[in-house]
Amino acid sequence: MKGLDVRKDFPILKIKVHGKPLIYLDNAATSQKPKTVIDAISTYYKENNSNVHRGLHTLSEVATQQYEESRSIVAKFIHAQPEEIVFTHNTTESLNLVARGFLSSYVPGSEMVLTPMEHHSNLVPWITLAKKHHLVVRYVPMHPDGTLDLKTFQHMLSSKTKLVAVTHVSNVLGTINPVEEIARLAHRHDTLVVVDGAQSVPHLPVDVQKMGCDFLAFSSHKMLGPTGVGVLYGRKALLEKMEPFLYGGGMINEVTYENATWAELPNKFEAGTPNIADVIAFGTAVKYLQKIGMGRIQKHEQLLTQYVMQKLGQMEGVTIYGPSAEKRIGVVSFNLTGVHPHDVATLLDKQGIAIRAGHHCTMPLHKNYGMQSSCRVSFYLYNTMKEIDALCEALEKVKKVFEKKATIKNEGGQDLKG
Ligand code: 7TS
Repeated sequence: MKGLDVRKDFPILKIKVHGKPLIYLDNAATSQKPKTVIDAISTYYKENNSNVHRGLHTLSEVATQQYEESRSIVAKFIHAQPEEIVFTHNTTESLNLVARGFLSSYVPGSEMVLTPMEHHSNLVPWITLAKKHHLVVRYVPMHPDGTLDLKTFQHMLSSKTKLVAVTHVSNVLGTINPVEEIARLAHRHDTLVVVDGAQSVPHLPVDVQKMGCDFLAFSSHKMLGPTGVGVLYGRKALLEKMEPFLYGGGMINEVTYENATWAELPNKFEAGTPNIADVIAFGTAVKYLQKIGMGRIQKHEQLLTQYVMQKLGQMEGVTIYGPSAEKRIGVVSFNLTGVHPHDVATLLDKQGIAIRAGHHCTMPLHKNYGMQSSCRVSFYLYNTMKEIDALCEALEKVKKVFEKKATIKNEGGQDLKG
C-alpha cells in the first residue's frame, strides 16, 4: 500500500522509546503534531504575542485577525458560518456549554436520549443535569456488533424528548453512527440533536449542513492541533437563544453597575482571554488536513483498519469489540485472553509501541460487554501497515511471556501437589 507520505512532517515520529522506534497507536487519545503547527505556536509568541479583540495597536490587530481567520478556516472545514463556531478548551467543555445553556428549557419529566457508547464527556453532563432537574434519560439499544438499533430509537422519540446526544464515532468500538438519520428522525419531534464529533471530525469529511445536527463538539488536539482548544458548532438561531455559561470580559455588549447585555455571536460564549496562540495553530492544523484531503485520510485509515482486524482476527486468544471494518473508523479495541490490558500496554511500550489500556472513559460501555478494561489501538494519517505488523509480532511476544508464566505456575502447582 502506498501511504500518504506525511511522516517526515511529524518530528516526534523520529524518536525512540526504550531504544525502539516509536510506533504511536494512541491517536484517539491525542494526535501528534506536524512541524507547521509547532512552528505556528512559536512564531506567534516570537513575532505576534498580544491580546485579541481589545487593542488598537498593530500587534493586537494582527493577533485578532489571525485568531478570527482560524475561526473562518474551522467554519469552512465543517461547512458552517464563522459566527456559529465557539472556541472552548476541549470537547468536554463544548458539551457542558450546551448542557448548561439550555437549562431553563427542560421541565421535570422531559426526556433525553443517549446511546450506551457515549464517552463520559457526553454522558456525565446529561445524567447530572437529569438528576438535578428530574429529567428522564433513556438509552438507544445496541446490536451485539456495537451498532445502534435505529428502529427502536425511532419509537423512543416523542414530544417529551427534548434532546438526543450521540457520538458520531465511538472511541472504543470505532462504530460510525448514522447521525444524519438520527437527526432527521429526532427533528420530527422538535428534539435538539447534539453530536460529539471528537472522534469523527479528525478522521472523516464532516458537513454539518448534511448532518443536520444542532450542535457539534470536537477538540483540536485530536486533529493535529494543540491541546487546550475545543470547538462548539451551534446553529445560529440556537446559539442566539442559548445562555452563556461563563461571564466576564469579552462577552458583553454593555455593562452598568446593575446590568449587563451580551455581545454578538460568537463572543457571547468566549469570556476572558482565549487560548490565542493555540487557536491560531489549530487553524494551521486544519489547513494541513485540508491539503492532504479528508477523503484520502479516511481511505488510508480504512485500509489500516481492515488490515489490523484481519491480522488480530487470525490471532488465537484475541477478542475484538465492535463492528466490521467498513462500519468503523481506525479505532480497534480488543482483549488478549488471560492477560490484563495494563500488562499488554506495558509490555508493548517496552517495544516502543504506544497503545491505550483501560476503560477509555466509557465505564458503562465496558460493563455492557462484561469487562472492566480493554486494549485499544487507534490510527491516524501517519500510521503504516509495517507498524501493524510490528504490533502483531509484539503481541505474539506478549502472549508467549504469559503462556510461559502460566506454565511455570502450573508446574509449581504440580510440584506442590506432588
Ligand atoms: N468524546 C469522545 C468520543 C472522545 O473520544 C473524547 C476523548 C472526548 C469526548 C473528550 O475529549 P476532550 O478533548 O474533551 O478530552 N477521548 C479520549 C480517549 O478515547 N482516550 O483519551 C481521550
